[in-house]
Amino acid sequence: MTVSDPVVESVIATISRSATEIRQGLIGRRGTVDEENPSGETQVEADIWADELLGDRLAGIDGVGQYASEERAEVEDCGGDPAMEDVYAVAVDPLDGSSNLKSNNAMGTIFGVYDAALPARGETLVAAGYILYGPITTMVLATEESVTEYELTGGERTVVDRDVRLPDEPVVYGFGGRVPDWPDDFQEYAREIEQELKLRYGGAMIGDVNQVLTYGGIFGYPGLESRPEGKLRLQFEGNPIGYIVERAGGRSSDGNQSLLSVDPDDLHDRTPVHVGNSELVERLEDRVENRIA
Ligand code: P6P
Repeated sequence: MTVSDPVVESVIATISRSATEIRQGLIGRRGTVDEENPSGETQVEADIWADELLGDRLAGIDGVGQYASEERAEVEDCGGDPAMEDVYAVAVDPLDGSSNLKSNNAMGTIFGVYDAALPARGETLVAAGYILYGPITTMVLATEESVTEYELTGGERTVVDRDVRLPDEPVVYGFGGRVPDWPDDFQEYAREIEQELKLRYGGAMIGDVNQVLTYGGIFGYPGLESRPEGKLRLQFEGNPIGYIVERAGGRSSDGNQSLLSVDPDDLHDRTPVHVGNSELVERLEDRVENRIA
């Protein structure tokens, strides 16, 4: 099943066809390098390699006016203004959760196709998705029309669910960071949730969000005492995942409002991220003070 807009379809096809190659290329690239990404995090060899592979391919698509990555300080101008008709900006987290390579656990590639120059509000997304490198390689893709799950093999994508919806009854939860670093009001909220749901936290957002989309529940990385803005990046993680979960019938929040409504100041802005069943997200917004408003 393809997407109607030819530029957006070309972006999605490029990323999904690269997934098998990326998965294979993780082998032998598990070591860290003496470099940091723009967020000050140590990079893994595979981070840099996957970013170069995807950046070269995506920047070469007619209609992609900008490419930006969690691994690059600046937006790359690809020769078009995303404010113009049929020109888009593509933001990518090439290997989300690459620290899981060391322990050989799930990780993913996240992408957002924005109809605006970066940094942009999530409301300007026209498509967003992720590749999950789990026991099998899958892609979840959200557009204005639907949320679809595909299995990816050898460059081809096969629909396995053409209407991904968050289950009504929540089952799982996962919260990032360390409990002592959570504000007291978030600790109280988390204690309530842990009485109601089953803990599923794997340390890579994509694996954890896929659990929430599959079973229902909530994934969050709250603002911390040490860092009120939290850890996750708005352009590359919060917006795409917020778009996907909202299109699947759930809610997203920075603790105060939908992630898609947050006005970015900088390309690498961090934000608290909460996504999942609406009642759980609404309860969080009622119980937890937003310290970044
Ligand atoms: P922590 C991976 O580094 C990541 O950006 C997300 O994929 C993940 O949800 C989070 O950080 C994990 O952070 O502090 O729990 O290791």
